[in-house]
Formats: sequence, structure tokens, C-alpha cells
Amino acid sequence: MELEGKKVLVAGSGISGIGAAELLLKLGADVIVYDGNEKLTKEEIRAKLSDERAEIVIGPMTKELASQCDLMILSPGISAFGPLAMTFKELKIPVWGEVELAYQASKGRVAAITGTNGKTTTTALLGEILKAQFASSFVVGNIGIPYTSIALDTTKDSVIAAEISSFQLETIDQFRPQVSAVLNVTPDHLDRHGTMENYADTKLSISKNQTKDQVLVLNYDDKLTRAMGARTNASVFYFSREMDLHHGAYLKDGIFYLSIEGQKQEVCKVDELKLLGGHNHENVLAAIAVSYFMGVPVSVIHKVVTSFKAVEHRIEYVDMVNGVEYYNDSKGTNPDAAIKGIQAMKTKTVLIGGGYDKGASYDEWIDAFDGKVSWLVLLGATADAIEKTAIAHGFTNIIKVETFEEAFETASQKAKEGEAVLLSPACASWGMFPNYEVRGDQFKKLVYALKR
Ligand code: UMA
Repeated sequence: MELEGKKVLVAGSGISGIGAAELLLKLGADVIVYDGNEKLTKEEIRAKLSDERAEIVIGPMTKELASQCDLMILSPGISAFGPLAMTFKELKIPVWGEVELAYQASKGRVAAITGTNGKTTTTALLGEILKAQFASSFVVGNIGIPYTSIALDTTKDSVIAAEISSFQLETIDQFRPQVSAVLNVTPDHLDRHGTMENYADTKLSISKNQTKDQVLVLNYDDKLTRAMGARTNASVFYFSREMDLHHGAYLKDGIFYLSIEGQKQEVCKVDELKLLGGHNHENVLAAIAVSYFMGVPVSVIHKVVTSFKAVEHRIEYVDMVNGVEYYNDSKGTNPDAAIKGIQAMKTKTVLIGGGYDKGASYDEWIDAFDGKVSWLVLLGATADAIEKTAIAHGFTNIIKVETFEEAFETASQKAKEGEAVLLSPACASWGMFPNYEVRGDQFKKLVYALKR
């Protein structure tokens, strides 16, 4: 669609909406930035835009305003099937997501990653591999960088690693990655997607415009993603941690292999990875497969995969002080994520946990300690509830503290040489920190200060 002179309403004034509005203004469109949150002010939204020309509308949507528009761009946080989007659809006004707009405005080839878990790590790793091979490469999407923000910087030789959420997939139209991947599908976001079937179908739509000239990479070990192989027009390439594959990427006896029609080659060994945790082996397999089909030689993949460290705040190795390794897993903001954190530890660990109360249950997290946790240092609103659960499960080496600094100090005193200290709170940081990033940064600062 030619966008010059078209009236386009951008719904949502978060980072996607602002990215979309700025791109549209550069393309010569007449832009309205709309947000349903009446607590926001026009000044606040205006301050986020570098271009003054956009009109800003806050509050309920009217049919009158909608009917003036040629196109609507939806932020991922707003459902494509909710009342706002339906108002436009009923008026036969196209509704695209921010990803679709960016795709149509950019050049080059896209490698797109979706899945319930691991997509940020896989996209980040893929982005590093692509960067090592191609002169013009980008990492965008749900990872926190709006795709629209780089669209006009791309050329026909660019490659783009895009993390795409199920929310973003609701509103694609022409989006066609050269290589796409669905890593896994487990229950999540069911409030938005209704059923698991619908959620899985939304994930599979990453491949809806692909044909046999493009590749869909799927997890063979996950029943739902394995079944997707029969429902796509793309060429399918599986990965597995459990099976040798004739045509696929797999892990066997600690070695990652890439097998193309039975021609197998070793990519790297588990022991060479800096990325910890069994769940990351899936992410590595997916990144190997996707980058190979984007045209990266195995030697380059090997080099990057073996030097890549965790995404910041996700089981991130910080440093060793007095023989103790410090890991920052501040992104472990729920018990499920924190289980992966503790599972990734190879030695006895002093664990720092607790924070904002989302009403979660901590039983499975405590069970996952599996004799590995020597001490549990607790803080925040959930400290008492976690303590109660831990004691009920027979774990009593607990110290409760008031401040984050005290938690760090206590943990580093308790950790013996050869052990680890892990910040993996199983709770959000709110109440003590604005977000998990600030909490993780504070942890790292304390480690560096201790080292000094
Ligand atoms: N809004 C409305 N009406 C509504 C709902 C929201 O007007 O019914 C407005 C809000 O008032 C707010 C704006 O929309 O001003 C927020 O838009 P948004 O929620 O789409 O947030 P963005 O800041 O644009 O961030 C989005 C993604 N957020 C969501 O999908 C909820 C970010 O993923 C993503 O990094 C970013 O685009 C760039 O692509 C976050 C996320 O939580 C990390 N993703 C989910 C996940 O990973 O599980 C899918």
C-alpha cells in the first residue's frame, strides 16, 4: 500500500506505536496517535515523538474518527479481535500490526522466531550469528526494539532477526520470513487467545505466507510444534534434543549436529557453550538451524555459539569473587522461569529470592532446589509465603532480610569457595525496583563492588 497522503491511525502509544508513527510520518502519511488510556496526557505522548506533525487522540474511539482513516496500525498489547480493532474491521479499514507495517516498509531478508519460551535468547543468539556473517544485520521485535524503528535503514542485502510474539502474529498480512521458527508451545496468554488450539494456530501463522522456497524450523520434541510440520507450505526442518534426525539439527552425546539429507556435520559441543541450562540447548539448536538456512557457514555459527553469553538478566554470569560465581537471573520473575535458573546451576548455590506478590504458588520452585540450594535468602512482600512453603517442603536453611543490599551481603557471606550465588527471585521486582532490569543492574553493581 502506498502510504503517502494516507490517513493512518496508530493505536497504542507504547514503543511499538511510537515506532510506527515515526515511520509513517517519514513515509508521508497523515498520522493520528491514539491511546485508550485516559490517564495519559497529550503532552506525555507528544514528548515521545520526535516529529510534531502527528495528531494525538486519547479516550474512547468513535466511529466518526475511525471512518476517516485509510489504515489502522495496532500495537501488540491490543487484541486484534477486541472492540477497538473490530470498529475498524467493520468499516472495512485494513488493520495491520506494527510488524506488518515494518515488513512492508523494509528491504532484505527476515528470520523470525516465535514460541512460548526461549524466543528472546534464540533471537539474540541468532542476531549475533547473522552479525558475524552479514554487513547489514538487525535484531528487532518483541525483544524490545520495534521493527518499525529500523525499517528505513534496511537495504536489499540486510538480514533481520525478529522475535515475534503471538500478539504480533494476530495482525500480520504479507509478512513472509525467509526462515521462521516455532520453538515450543506451552500454555500462556490464554486470556488473550482463548484456547490452546487458537494460541498454537496463531504461532503457526508465522509461516502462513511461506512456500517451499522458505524454511520453517520446528521443535521435534514438542508435540504441538512437531504436528505443525504437516500444516505448512514451507520446507520443514526439525531440531531435537532427543532424536537423531536425518534432516535436522540435533544433540547427541553432548555434541550439536546439523544433518542435511543425511550429511551430518558437528557444529559444537555442549561443553564449549557459555550459555547454561538444558533449556538453552533447544535455543542453540534452533539458532543453528535458522542461521544455516539464512546462509551462514557452520564455522561462523560455531564461533558465535561458543562465545555467546546469556541475555542480560537471564541466568547471566556476572563474575567470580573469592572463588564464588555470581549469576544474575533477575528476569526470573515467576516460579517457572526461576526453576530454569536453579536447574542451570552446576554447583551448590546460595539463592536470593522473593519480591512483589503476584499470588503465585512456590511449591514446584522449592521442589526444583533438588539438594542444590544451600541457603535461601528471602526479601520482599513474598518472603513469608515462600518461607512457609519451603518449610512445608522440608527446606529450612532460610534467612530473611529487609533490603536488597542486606540480601546480597548475607548471600556472599554464606557462599563457600566453589559455590555460586544466584539472584533468581521467582517474583517481580515491583515495590523495591521499577523493573527487573534495575534489580539485576543493582545486583551486578554489588558484585563488582565486592570484587574491588
Ligand atoms: N493500549 C490501548 N488500549 C488497549 C491496550 C493498550 O490504548 O486496549 C495502549 C496503552 O495505554 C499503552 C500502549 O497501548 O499506551 C501499549 O502498547 P503495547 O502494550 O503494545 O506495548 P509496547 O510498549 O508497544 O510494547 C510492545 C510489546 N508489548 C506487548 O506485547 C504487551 C513488547 O513486548 C515489545 O517488546 C514491544 O512492543 C516491541 O515490539 C513485551 C511483552 O510483554 C516485552 N510481550 C509479551 C511476551 O513476551 O510475553 C507478548
